[in-house]
Amino acid sequence: MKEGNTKNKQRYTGPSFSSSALGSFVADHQQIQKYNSLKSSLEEFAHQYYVLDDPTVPDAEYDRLMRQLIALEEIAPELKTPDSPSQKVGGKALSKFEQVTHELPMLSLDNGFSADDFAAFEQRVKDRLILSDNIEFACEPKLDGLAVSIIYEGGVLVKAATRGDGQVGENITENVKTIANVPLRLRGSVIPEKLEVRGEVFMTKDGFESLNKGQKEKGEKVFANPRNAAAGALRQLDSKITASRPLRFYAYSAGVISGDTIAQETTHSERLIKMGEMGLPLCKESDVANGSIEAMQYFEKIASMRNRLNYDIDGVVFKVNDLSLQIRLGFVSKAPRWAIAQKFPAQEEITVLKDVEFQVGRTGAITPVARLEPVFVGGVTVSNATLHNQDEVQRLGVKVGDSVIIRRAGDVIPQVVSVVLERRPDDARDIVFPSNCPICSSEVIRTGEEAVARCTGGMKCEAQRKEAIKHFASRKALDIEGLGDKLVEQLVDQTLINTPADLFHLTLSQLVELERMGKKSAVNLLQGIEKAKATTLPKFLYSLGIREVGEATARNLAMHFLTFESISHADKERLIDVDDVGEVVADNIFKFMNDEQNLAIVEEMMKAGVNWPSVEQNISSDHLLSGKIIVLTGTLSTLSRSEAKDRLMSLGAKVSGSVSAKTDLVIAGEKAGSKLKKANELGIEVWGEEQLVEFFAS
Ligand code: JCF
Repeated sequence: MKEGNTKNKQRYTGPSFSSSALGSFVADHQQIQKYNSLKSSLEEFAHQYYVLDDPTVPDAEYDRLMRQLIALEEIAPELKTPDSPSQKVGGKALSKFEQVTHELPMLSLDNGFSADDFAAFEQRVKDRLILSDNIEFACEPKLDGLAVSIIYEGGVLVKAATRGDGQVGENITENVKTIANVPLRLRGSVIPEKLEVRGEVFMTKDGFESLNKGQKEKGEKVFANPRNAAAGALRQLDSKITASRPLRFYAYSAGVISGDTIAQETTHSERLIKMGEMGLPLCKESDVANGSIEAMQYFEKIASMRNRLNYDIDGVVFKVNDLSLQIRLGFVSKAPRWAIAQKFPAQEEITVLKDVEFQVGRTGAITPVARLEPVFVGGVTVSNATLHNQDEVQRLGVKVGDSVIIRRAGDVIPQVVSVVLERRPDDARDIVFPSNCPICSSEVIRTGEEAVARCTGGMKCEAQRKEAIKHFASRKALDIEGLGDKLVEQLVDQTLINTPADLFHLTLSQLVELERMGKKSAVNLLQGIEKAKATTLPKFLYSLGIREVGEATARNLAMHFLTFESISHADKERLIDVDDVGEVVADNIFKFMNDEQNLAIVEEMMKAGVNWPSVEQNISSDHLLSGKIIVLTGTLSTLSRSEAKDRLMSLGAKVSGSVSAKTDLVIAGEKAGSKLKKANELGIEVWGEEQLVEFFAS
């Protein structure tokens, strides 16, 4: 169930409903029953998929039921209730957000930055409670998203608001209703008359990557990080846009609870469990720690998992678990005394921007790179950071000489976050974008809406040539063993090669002349080049480095057109027919394939012996694995995961990353974990590595 999965709601495929001659339709008993059963099935499937992370029906089935529900609501609007699953697709656009005053203020948390800070927090708690025993803490990762309040009355979601200033927020009910894992109706038999659920709305890292990929493809704005993307998605007046964005929600506490069935729980962690039973999504990493030693162990554990989590976090939240102790502790100004947000070590630091250099990328994109006074941040010394493009430089308002705040999150490239204007020196100077390429002096242009400026030199530009050749030789492309980035630079600098095709004419005597190149390495390199000639059409297409044609697009092109010839002759309309290819990419491919220089290079490569098996031969539709959805998990020992993937795909299989009811086969290597478990639970066929290897050999 991906985002925006019900966009085809006009194409109703379910049973048809009669309407009276007057056109007004009143649903009969049977249809009401049908409607209710659709509703509960959809609720159940969404719960299994998004909350339990354990789907039981294929996406297509969910979509089909959703279309039936929407169609029924169109004919018989009186059936539609405020908790209808159809609201997951968004509704009418608003002209503005109304203000909402929170019944109970939404507090912030005190921050702790060191073990000492945490110890001081614990001591304050103990002193105030006149306790010397260990304190039990509820622990959870601190999500880097946006706090929201969601109100359920009689179990139905009636209102949702942003935190705002803690007192007054904005009514974002329509948007929150579209968030995939937010239930529109609570489950279970004991539901408070009114329940205010508080939690964090965020975007998964995966979701963020694919959103940005799509934005780029459409030539639209890309987001700087998942938090910004989540904030942008929540701010949409048109909830249909919000619905198309991969937002998620985790509940972390209750605000107002009222009615006959007031919660009986005595601890925060029990309360969360109850909320989970009502169908609310919770962070799976939450835990309870007895005393500060366990609390600090939890902190270290989460810190070490940080990069592996599919959402950004900036610390850990500890709460005194006992609710009666929370009440005794109370609040100071805007934060509770019973909680602390223990932050990870600074990922932001301040330093000085010494200079800006302009790098030229493979596609000519000119990237301003900040040269910084080296600074230790997030565990490493940083002396360069990207400034992305001219718009970003303008947005930051940064000048050379400025003090800037640098952020390094996880393993991402360091970013310049902001400028400390108070520290701007008198001699700070503007960052001037070159109008000519710093490498080849060709004109630099910015076309249309594009944020990036590009060198127009193409293969005449040495920087672009180098990058193109590096890409051509890289692992996912032709995978030329022994040809690293440094060697490519050397070969281009010595003018031994100008284009990727020239690699195939290198000779032993040329290579041994190179600095730091022995005879053995030279022979190995020539062998590597020879071996790389036998490739596949998808890899070859990818290796050409056409703008925005990544591995997946290259594969789709190959599958669609089958031969290089037909791709090179295709017009834009036909290119757009390919999965994943939109206007922009089609244009890039078309331009590439109609450039004489490019075609000459391709021809030279083929003459030199670059070859691939014909695509038709490989994908016989009657092959055993053709069209099958296969998941690889665990470690394989005789072949790499990507080799296995390539071979399976060449047999027409689809290789997927996650096990669901749609999966046909799971290949489980050493140390296969949760995916294997899930496959067994779902009764999906599982092969070991040996079986796979035997199959390939047969
Ligand atoms: O994950 C969070 N960002 C987060 C924020 C988690 C919590 O348990 C919070 C919070 C803000 C306030 N709890 C409170 C009381």
